[in-house]
Amino acid sequence: MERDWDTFLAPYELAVAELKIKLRGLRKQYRNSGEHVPIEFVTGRVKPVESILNKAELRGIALNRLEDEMSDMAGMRIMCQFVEDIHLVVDILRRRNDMKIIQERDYITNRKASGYRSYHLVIEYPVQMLEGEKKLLAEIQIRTLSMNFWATIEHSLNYKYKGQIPEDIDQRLFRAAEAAYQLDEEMSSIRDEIQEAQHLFNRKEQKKEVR
Ligand code: 0O2
Repeated sequence: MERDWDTFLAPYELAVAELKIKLRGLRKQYRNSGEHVPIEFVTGRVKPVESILNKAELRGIALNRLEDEMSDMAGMRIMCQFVEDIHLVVDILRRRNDMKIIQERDYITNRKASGYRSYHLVIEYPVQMLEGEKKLLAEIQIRTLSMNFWATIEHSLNYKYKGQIPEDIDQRLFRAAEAAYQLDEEMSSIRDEIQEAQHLFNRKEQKKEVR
């Protein structure tokens, strides 16, 4: 029987919408507190049906096992300025009681062979449906702006070359990943200076808003 994808993905749509509000709310609370804001921006998406089917085939996941075995049908991304912010955000999420972290993958310490870096959490998240509560899996990827820049470009190249990026481009990409990592390290080394400047700048902007 043909699967009704809209019905199947409805709880995932709801989870992504709720998580966007909650994680953006977290950023807003930091902004209002005057403390350093560890979150730059948040995005979220439900995996398109075509990508679900491709990944299922690639990983040998039976379609009746998707809910348990494909943890990123609901996917969130949190972008941070500094690597230190990533760890702060993970700590904040660990303490929340509206989600349960069931897996952590640290691709920052252990970068992937492609050069990919990011911190992944798989969470169990409850949504309220007409039939009652449904607990589903969602993935939260937390990365710096430079990790995101690299991953977005590599993702498009992978799409263009259908996963077979030519060797010379692949090598350049790998070097670019290392350069992105060095950029993060340099920024971290002058983090106090940057944060102080941003604090002064934000205060100036807030004064303008009041006037
Ligand atoms: P999309 O298009 O981003 O939605 P496994 O590898 O079997 O342990 P899985 O589910 O692949 O399990 O988990 P993993 O590798 O922790 O995370 C998968 C997601 O991380 C990917 O989703 C990407 O979003 C991102 N990712 C992982 N590796 C890379 C990489 O080398 N480059 C880029 N650009 N992103 C990566 P999908 O399913 O690929 O799709």
